[in-house]
Amino acid sequence: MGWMDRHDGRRSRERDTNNCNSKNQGGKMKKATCTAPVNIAVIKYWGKRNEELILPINSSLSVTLHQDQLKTTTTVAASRDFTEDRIWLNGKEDNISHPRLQSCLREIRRLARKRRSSGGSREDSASRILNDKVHICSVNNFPTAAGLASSAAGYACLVYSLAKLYGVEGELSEIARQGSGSACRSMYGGFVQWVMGEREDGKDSLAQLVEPETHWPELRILILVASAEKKHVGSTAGMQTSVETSPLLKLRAESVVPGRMVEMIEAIKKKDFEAFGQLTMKDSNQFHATCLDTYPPIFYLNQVSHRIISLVHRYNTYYGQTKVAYSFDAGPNAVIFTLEPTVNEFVEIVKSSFPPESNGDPYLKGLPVGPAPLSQELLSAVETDVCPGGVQYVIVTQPGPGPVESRDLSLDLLGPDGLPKTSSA
Ligand code: 2P0
Repeated sequence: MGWMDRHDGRRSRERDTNNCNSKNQGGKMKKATCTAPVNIAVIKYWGKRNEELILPINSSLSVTLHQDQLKTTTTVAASRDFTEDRIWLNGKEDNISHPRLQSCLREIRRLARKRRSSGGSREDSASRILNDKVHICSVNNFPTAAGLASSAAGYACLVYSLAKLYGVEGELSEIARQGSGSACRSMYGGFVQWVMGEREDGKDSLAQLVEPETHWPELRILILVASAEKKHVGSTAGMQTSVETSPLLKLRAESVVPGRMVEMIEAIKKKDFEAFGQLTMKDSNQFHATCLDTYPPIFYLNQVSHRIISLVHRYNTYYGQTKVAYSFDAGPNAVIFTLEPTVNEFVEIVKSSFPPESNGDPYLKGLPVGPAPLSQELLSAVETDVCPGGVQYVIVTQPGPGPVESRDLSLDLLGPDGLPKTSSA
């Protein structure tokens, strides 16, 4: 499945596989390979005031996750020998005419032309390729349909890679936003706000760095994968129905989020986990309340999600402070925020509440987790019914950097013929 959430009109992959002839091997092809991160919102974006430009009804704020655990890799290539723009997502050719993809391509090419004209008659390799067709190949190292914000990493990576290809710099978050709203926040590392803006043309609806990933080194993020199945209602359609039918969403956007943005930025700057965690949970809960207030209602949380919410509150109550916080997006997976000293014990609690079913896959992925003895007192304070297999696996990660260009040739996804290296494409 691709991050464009659309698979109609896919071209036959047998067609013109030879359209990139050997001339490409003579060095006429220009390429760029980049990686980009996933982000998790702690103040949620839900609802647009302009569908086409993707302008939100409220500002939002997210934490960028480390690319060592979760990332999209994209190679873009331009060559005068390519006969049309083409895209491959996770090993399969997809539809290049998707309107959001076309918006990103058009806007990057517009910036590149602007740069060329403002640079006088200077001809460089980036401007020479402006009229060439492009081939785009993109892969995620995590399951696309598991609700792990694949469209954010996907579009951020596409826009960043195209910008490198064309030698374009400047305000790229405005372009990534037009691919997918949450993608604009993946253009920076660390803690990022998407300022909603006021203008009708969206020029002031941009992502801004709040603090870099180095700001809060103890912060850890655990992703509890409750279901790897594709979600039932996609975010784009879901939020549209919410805007049309939920009075709570209107109240939230106008009266709740502005104050929360200020409080959240302050909590992050002060590294105040108590305030950060409480706001994160309250905002996730309010987002899901607006889903329930949507008509017909949208349910993203399942039984496992509800059990995780109870577990977190029992754990925090036991300690008399907010040691862990949950957040849920448009799916049942839990994202847990905590600080490094709490990771081992909380993972042990999760394991004892949702014991792994032995299907051979590792239960823990990502940063190393050590053993932690659990006292009987703690166990009886937090445990509800044991739910085997309720959590399939846990990814342990931390805040990380924004998109980067890769110099590692082994990451290049397109071969010398301009086609995906993997045979499945
Ligand atoms: C967020 N989500 O702030 C919220 C929280 C899901 C729940 O951004 O239509 O895929 O492409 O702009 O960005 C998911 O929405 O929607 C999302 P589009 P997107 O992370």
